[in-house]
Amino acid sequence: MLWDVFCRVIDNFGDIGVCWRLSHDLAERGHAVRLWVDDASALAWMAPAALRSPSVQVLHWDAEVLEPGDIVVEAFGCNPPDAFVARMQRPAPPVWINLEYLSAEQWVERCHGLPSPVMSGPGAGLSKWFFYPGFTRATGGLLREADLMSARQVWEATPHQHRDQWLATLGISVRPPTARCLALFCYEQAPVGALLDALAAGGYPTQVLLTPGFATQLARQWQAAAAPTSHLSLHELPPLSQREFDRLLWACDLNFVRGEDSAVRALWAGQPHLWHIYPQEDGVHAGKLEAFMDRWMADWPDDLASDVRGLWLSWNGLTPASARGFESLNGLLDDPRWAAGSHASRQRLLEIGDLVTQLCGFVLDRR
Ligand code: TRH
Repeated sequence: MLWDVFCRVIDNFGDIGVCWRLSHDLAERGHAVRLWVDDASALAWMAPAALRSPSVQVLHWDAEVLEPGDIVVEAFGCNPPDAFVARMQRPAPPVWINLEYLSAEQWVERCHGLPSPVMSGPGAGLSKWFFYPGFTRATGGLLREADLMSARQVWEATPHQHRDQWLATLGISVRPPTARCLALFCYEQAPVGALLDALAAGGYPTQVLLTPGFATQLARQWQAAAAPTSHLSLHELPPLSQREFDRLLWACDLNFVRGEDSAVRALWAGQPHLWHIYPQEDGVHAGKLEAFMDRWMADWPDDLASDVRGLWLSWNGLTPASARGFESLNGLLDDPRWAAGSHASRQRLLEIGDLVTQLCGFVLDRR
């Protein structure tokens, strides 16, 4: 089928990150996709031409209006251009999907899959279907391309060998071989200084791999003021493609991710991780974070869940500054139950149909 996916880049990289992943997954399954985006610049590094499927056509948002395809997906309620919507008014209109933001909150299950009649504007009379990603069978599931876990399992069979080979492509070697690697991708509010202080004080050989932007900037600020320590080294990374970003998460013992798409990739990586949720002015992100922690850590031993929750709340600035120590991190990283819990929680999610499989079925039932 022919899909028209509309993406408006608000800020950061998640909008285009999710839409590219969706488009590419559809193309890998034999569909034709037109990805309409107002600012495709991030694709230059996120999805280099060599990794792009010929079945995904990237078009500028304002390009000439074409006959709409079989399915129109507007990501995160971005409202496609009026001229395009007007063309959707035809005897057999395309199935119109609003792909919503990811949340672990209960209400998602009640809203997923519901139709919403369009009452005004060029789409008046058409119906829009709300499709919610999520963590349960009563939602649309999570993006997970068909070959992801087989590639992950190959890596997991000899993790240090794969880690060393991959890091070497970035000019990074792990010294000593027992050193811990951490991946850092965060927003500007992240208490990176407190984290690095704790790692420096912990005394365990640690290498922190810094993604471009806030992580690199905040770590440089810390480094400018901190006493040099031989066991803590910082490595600034170039922007990686989505494929290589996955391998960063596979290579590291602890992953700091943010937003929506990298947060999901950390779940599939299965390593211990901390999530910096996209901060929202009215503080609603706190409820979203709690809802996810409830699900992700549901079956973990109480003391482990409590300690990891404490770290997550500190990382998101949701506990009093005085209590925002990361000293517990060093001990937790010695605790094999964190990795075991992450693997078990991942296994539970793997039992839920992936988002594109569910979306294709949903659409076929409504054509
Ligand atoms: O960049 P983000 O903060 O995007 C956010 C979230 O999507 C949030 O839900 C949304 O409301 C806001 O944008 C507008 O985080 P996210 O979602 O992880 O997107 C980052 C993308 O960038 C993801 O696809 C991974 C990719 N990436 C790379 O491919 N290579 C890299 O080197 C890095 C650092 C990221």
